[in-house]
Amino acid sequence: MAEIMAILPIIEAPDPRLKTVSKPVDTFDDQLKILVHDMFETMYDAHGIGLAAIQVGIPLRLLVIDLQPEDEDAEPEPCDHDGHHHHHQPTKKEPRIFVNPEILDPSAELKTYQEGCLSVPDIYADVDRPAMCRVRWQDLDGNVHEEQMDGMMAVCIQHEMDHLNGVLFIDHLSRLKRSMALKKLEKARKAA
Ligand code: GNR
Ligand code: NI
Repeated sequence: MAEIMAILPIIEAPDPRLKTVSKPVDTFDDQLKILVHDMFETMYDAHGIGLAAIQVGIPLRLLVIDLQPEDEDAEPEPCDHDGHHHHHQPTKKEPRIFVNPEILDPSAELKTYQEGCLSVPDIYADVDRPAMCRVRWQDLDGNVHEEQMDGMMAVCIQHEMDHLNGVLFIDHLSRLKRSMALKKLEKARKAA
């Protein structure tokens, strides 16, 4: 069977669809697998590290993450910064799929990270979130998993979980900073 790729259009703020509270996935069928495949194609094409289904207009509690988004087919870049000629290993893909994810016992300790979002292009701002959390989710067969997340994974999954609840990272900013971000976005759109 030929592999059919679909890069889907990514919805951008202030599109009201991004405020949707997405519905649980209750059917673990081939259509779900195709959607997940298309979400990965879309995320890699956009050079993102995560993508929630609502960002491509599908209001389901489903998200994908790959913290190593470099193309594994990419040619290793030669470099000779220390006089020797060697090659960087191309980064391996680490695709992860989270169906109906839930966040359990977020840490009291917070961590600040400068976030961006494919639905809020070219805007970056510091957001405070719990540094660690447990996540429970289902895979494409409906099996339940649970894992403790920290570091970039904790940042990313909480950012993506927000999308499932209709929340963008700019909603964590002060009203002034949020309106500045939205104005900048509007201006960039007019210029394009
Ligand atoms: O690609 C993305 N990078 C990113 C950087 C810091 C914090 C969160 C993210 S997620 C973002 C992709 C995206 O918009 N997912 O919803
Ligand atoms: Ni996002």
